[in-house]
Amino acid sequence: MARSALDRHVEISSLVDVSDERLYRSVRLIRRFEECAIELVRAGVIGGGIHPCIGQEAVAAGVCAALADADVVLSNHRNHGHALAKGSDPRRVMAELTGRATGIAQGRAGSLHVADYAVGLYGATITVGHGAAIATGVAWAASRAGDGRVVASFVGDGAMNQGALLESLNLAALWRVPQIFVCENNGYATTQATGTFMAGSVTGRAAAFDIPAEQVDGMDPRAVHEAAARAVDRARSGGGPTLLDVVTYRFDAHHTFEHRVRLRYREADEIARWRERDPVAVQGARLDAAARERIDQEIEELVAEAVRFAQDSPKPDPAGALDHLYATGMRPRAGVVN
Ligand SMILES: Cc1ncc(C[n+]2csc(CCOP(=O)(O)OP(=O)(O)O)c2C)c(N)n1
Ligand SMILES: [Mg+2]
Repeated sequence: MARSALDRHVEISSLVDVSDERLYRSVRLIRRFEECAIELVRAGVIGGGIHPCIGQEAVAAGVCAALADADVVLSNHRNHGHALAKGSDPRRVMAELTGRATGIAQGRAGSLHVADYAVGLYGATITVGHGAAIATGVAWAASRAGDGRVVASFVGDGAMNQGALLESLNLAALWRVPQIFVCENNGYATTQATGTFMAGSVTGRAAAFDIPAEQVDGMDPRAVHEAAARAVDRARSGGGPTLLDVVTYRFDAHHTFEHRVRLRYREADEIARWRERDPVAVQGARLDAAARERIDQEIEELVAEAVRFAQDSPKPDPAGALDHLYATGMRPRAGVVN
């Protein structure tokens, strides 16, 4: 690869000024990265499958573009977009998905548990809704330290019924912590439509705790970015948490397992209707053809290099399988434990 494609990824990921090109680049990278990852699942190079976020790219791109480098993200099972949009190196994310020692978590986390402290990605919690609770703790620590950091937690609409999520809303409001609750409202939890499991609404849950909430067009990266920027401003200036109900849709499976077992829970015309508002096309239409072509080419190089890098990387040494499982160097305080 021209090394400059990676350099540009790093450089653009930390720009403060958010241009249409940057947002397009971000959604396009997530799309192409995941399309290639799905191919690697089919080829057996990625074991166990992935939860693709294809169709939902605008959420990760818009929110992360509103965050500063030092800000923190807590993610969930559908996390590749969050990692890439926050600035993780695509080569090391792909290496993580393929279980290589060069991955962002040294190949020990795989697709489900990505974490990359270097870019403020404090982990992905697959116990649905629980990442928000960790995020409230991080946001509380940030407000006590007065370090100005903001924490964004991404959850799905299915997570909005989880006790831990509701407890987080309560404490985040009570302590006025700098947290943005981002609900990626894609209309389904696995195969169940939201209307069959949710009483009330996503924004109604925020209202119960006096948390300002906004419903956002999740197919438009610019609209997501603008709403997220308002929430970041509020959080950073001491105004406390915000909830964004980002209405979006996943074009692909809940999990790549679905590619082998056809689960009939959505009609083809519903998917086709949402595809008309493909976030990559929505954002791409804001660029002239030459800029779009240049970025597409750069992304192709970046993703091809990520696949090559991952496949050329070694697997972790089995001898170190127990490393990192427990904290080391901690001693019980005298008098607490004998
Ligand atoms: C507490 C808990 N219950 C159930 C599951 C199994 N599970 C994994 S993903 C998922 C659906 C979550 O739906 P949503 O929060 O809307 O996110 P989406 O998959 O739509 O992005 C479920 C039920 C889990 N991981 N954790
Ligand atoms: Mg959902």
